[in-house]
Amino acid sequence: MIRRYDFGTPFPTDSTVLTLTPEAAPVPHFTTRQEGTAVSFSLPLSEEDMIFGLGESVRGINKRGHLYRAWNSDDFSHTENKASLYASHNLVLFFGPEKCFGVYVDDPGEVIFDLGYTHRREAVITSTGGDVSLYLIEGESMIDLCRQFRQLTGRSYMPPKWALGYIQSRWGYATEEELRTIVSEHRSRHIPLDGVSMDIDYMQDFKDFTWNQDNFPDLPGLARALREEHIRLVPIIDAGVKQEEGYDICDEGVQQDFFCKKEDGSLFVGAVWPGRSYFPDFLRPDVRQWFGSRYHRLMDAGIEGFWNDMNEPALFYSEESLQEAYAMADRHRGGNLGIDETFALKDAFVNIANSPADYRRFYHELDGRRVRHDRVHNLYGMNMTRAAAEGFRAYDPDKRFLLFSRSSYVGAHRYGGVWQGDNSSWWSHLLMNLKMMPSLNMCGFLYCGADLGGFSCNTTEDLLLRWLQLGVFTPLMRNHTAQHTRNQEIYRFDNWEQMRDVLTVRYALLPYLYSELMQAVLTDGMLFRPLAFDYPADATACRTEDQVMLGRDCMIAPVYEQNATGRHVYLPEEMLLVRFRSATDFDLVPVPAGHCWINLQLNEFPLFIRKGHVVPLSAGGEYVESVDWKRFALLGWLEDDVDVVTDLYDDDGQSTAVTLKEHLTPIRVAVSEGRAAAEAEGLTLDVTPLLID
Ligand code: MIG
Repeated sequence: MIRRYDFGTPFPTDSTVLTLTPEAAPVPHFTTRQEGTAVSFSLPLSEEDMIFGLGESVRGINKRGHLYRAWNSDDFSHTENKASLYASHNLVLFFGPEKCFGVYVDDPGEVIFDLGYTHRREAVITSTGGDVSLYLIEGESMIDLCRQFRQLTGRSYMPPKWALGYIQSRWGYATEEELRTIVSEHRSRHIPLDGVSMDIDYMQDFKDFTWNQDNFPDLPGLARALREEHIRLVPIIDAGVKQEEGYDICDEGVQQDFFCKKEDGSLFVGAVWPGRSYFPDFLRPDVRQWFGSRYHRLMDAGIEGFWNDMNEPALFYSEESLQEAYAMADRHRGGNLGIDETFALKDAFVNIANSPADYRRFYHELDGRRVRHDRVHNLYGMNMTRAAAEGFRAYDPDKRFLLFSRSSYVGAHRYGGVWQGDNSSWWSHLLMNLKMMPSLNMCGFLYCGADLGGFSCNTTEDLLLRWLQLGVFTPLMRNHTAQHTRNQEIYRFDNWEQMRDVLTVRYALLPYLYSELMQAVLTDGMLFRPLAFDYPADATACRTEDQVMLGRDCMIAPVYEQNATGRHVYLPEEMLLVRFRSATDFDLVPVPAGHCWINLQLNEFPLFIRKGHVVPLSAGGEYVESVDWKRFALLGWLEDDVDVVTDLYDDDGQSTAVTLKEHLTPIRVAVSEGRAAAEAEGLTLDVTPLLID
């Protein structure tokens, strides 16, 4: 059951699809306090209580013990002390001996989640502005709460099938020739590949919806040629629009009054990659309609997927903050700086980016009402994503397009996926990638993943290999890295064959992964879950954070430590270990419940399948369209004389109007006297790998 409580004048965020009538306070379970404009909700915690949710954020799956701040931030240093990343997913779930409820804090301004940080035995959630709709979700389990939350906020985005293929990316790819080389280097080595993303350097002077004519003299021709090789190009679009007379997007926005303005009515100017830029007021439907329709230019050139960046929005500086910094420098020029002045001078420049003052300098317009940006800051990225998604729908309502965004808010999960932003080539960030997956899923973001290999810093061949072994299971599987870092394409490394072999497993599992993803979408479920959600009565499972449940049948436990040749795994029940080296080279080991050590050489990674479940493994392929979706070997460990039924979902991979019912094929495995026989309409199934006891 979900109940809504309103405080102040909540801003209509469109994050929910159900409209609930607000109830009269008090909010059950919580103590509500008003202090100035702020309103806070506090709750006592018992020693055993755990806290889940908050989607994209640092630290553990259990969020207890840290302070988080909903404030979408372009921060490329995802260290443990950070309170905010690029997104605000204000869902918090409380789980303990006497707790099974959650709150969704619908306030697009700053919200502080003190989850046992100030006092270990207390959670305090504070809306700084005090205009908030609080949704209290009660139910019988964590999975139930997440399902109700999805019903409140809407069905998750459905990617096209090809978007589950491997995508190669790098900040710096700048020419047609370079992209063609990347493709041919993969193809000639039989490294699977479905897409290459194009970062800001494909544009003309970083101008949205343009491409550099010297480097891409015939983009439609290139897109067509690559498409014949089953490769899609995935260009980036940034939020800021270059201020330049004669640039049509800028001119249109200025003429039609589509950009954010300052208090005095003049246009707000902030700098991003193109230099001084304007910021479309994405909160307005007419602006979304306009900006969304501009994607059509690239779609006309054959593009079927995009990533939206810099939409927190990131600001390198504003006209005003730059003047203030110069003024301070002028004041200190020639002086003998004391320590305070020295640091103030340094900070004036270092802290110039994304400054709180700048986020107070501009306004949005809604139904003739002006809203200062900082009050609705966290909605900006979501509405850029929405603009794109609505533009896609206008272009072809029957077709799915790939879209993922850096910044988001609850509700954005209906329009696209997310990637986890600028991580680093650190082992700890491989683990963070894993931990963020279930949290993002709780909040509706099913199509997601991190920059495999790491964005900042130089990767190493063992880190990339281990990270790909995790990426096998994340819907968005993209290798991406920053400008000036070491080359990170698979074929650059001595162990490229091992990496290729890892990708063969992804492609062999594609029908299963796609089926589980789509079933999660269509049933308001989750692809990734903490063990605590599936085994709430198992205290050890509840505290396990470096393994996660995948789909209905599996658990994953990647290696995330340098030079490790194995890892500890906790099994809440008996499972079949599939120790993969490639799609055709793996061991099957039945493992009892409890603690165990699993040997995993550098080129080996595990998939655990729950006893009594089956997972179909295809022959794979070098691109999604080449995968045979009709012929499978079945993996599983089954009990004798117990039949098993599972469902495989499949569709054409691109239609938007799909239902579960018409696309599920039941797979029946009959087991008796130590032998299995399987049948499913239209599928050819090989039962030889099944273990039976
Ligand atoms: O300020 O477009 O997160 O993936 O490569 C950096 C360049 C801007 C940030 C994105 C990253 C991308 C980069 N962008």
